[in-house]
Amino acid sequence: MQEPERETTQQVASKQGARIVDARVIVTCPGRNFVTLKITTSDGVYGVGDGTLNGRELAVSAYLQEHVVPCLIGRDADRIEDTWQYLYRGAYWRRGPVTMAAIAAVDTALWDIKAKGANMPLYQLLGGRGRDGVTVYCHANGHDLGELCESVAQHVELGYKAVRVQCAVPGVADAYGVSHGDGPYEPADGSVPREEVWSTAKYLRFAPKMMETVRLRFGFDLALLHDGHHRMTPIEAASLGKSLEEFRLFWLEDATPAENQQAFRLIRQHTTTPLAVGEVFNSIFDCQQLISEQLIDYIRATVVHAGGITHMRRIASFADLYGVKTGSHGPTDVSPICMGAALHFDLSVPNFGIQEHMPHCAETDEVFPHAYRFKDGLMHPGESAGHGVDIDEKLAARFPYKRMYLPVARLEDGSMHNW
Ligand code: GCO
Ligand code: MG
Repeated sequence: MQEPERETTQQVASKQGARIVDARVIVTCPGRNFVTLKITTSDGVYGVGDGTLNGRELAVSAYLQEHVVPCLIGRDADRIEDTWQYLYRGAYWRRGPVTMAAIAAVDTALWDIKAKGANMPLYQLLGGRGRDGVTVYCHANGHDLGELCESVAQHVELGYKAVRVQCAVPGVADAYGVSHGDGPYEPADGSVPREEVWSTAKYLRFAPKMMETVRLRFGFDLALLHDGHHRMTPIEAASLGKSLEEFRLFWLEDATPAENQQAFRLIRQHTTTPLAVGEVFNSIFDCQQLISEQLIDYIRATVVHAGGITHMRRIASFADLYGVKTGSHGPTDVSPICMGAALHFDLSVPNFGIQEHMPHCAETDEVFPHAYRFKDGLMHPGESAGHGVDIDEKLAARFPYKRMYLPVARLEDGSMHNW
């Protein structure tokens, strides 16, 4: 007897739920650049996903347009896991920030569509609320300690229960996390990369004084965080962690670059200051050793840079086995779409730790109308069906892409360093 001919994926898809009939990439710059993927199904439902990669936006846009969109048309919009695997395995060239941001954009849009189809907020599909709201931390910074304390006070006044503190370092031309003018701090700020000059030795002398000043003024009830932004060697990071122990940080972030995951062993041996890392990670393999050896306390991966909701759930489940909590990256360079999706993830995931929240400017908020809200130190994703964030395409078209770069850093002798 003759075997019946195998159906192609496309044929199977046509017998099932809604098919993807359109997928479009929208690049807009309402204050800063964002890459959005909008997917529409044969039922007329659409979903949106964030694919923004700060300073490399058009690489993701081209990847999506040329290499992903043609494969999406005709696929069953319900098969999120299958589409994820298709794009990940199917690329052959696995991982990497561009690929994973593109996959994240598709994945987030498909979860949005599925939740809209179910007429539920996304967190319900992910298992429902694990908590009342999402604790977020904000950024306080200053050109000196007085200004920093002012900034902390303003954020406490707004209701934040957790604050990241960054300050200009005496004798250092440019510290990370401090604005260059009067406006709010925005990382990508140059039409070519601005060159900053950095001294780790001066920073290490100053950082304990900074934390002491803030603790003396605000006491120990406020959660304090600090970002080392990849600038220390492991032994420098170990010594900073040790010197900050008495100030009981919520975490010390990106103490040293983590391409070499073993580097964190050395830091861990010397200090009980909690460690967070992973905002530049894009896959579970980037944190496999860090998590399984319990070298960190918080994993900073986020929806847009780590393969979407699907892959973030996998990372979180793995981290949960080892007592590592989530602490997703949430600067202005993730779009409100990523922020919305992240909040649904945060609300549902058992080992949630904290979520970063750096508010967007008014133009960005207008281009991306959203259901999420901040109240009394917590964020709430809202009850709209889907992830609750949309894009106003007409308005978006009024803000064309502008090439913008993150700065680069040099040491005082002119050597290139990590920014
Ligand atoms: C953070 C980050 C950011 C990055 C930025 C780079 O902890 O929020 O370190 O501010 O510098 O995301 O694009
Ligand atoms: Mg950081």
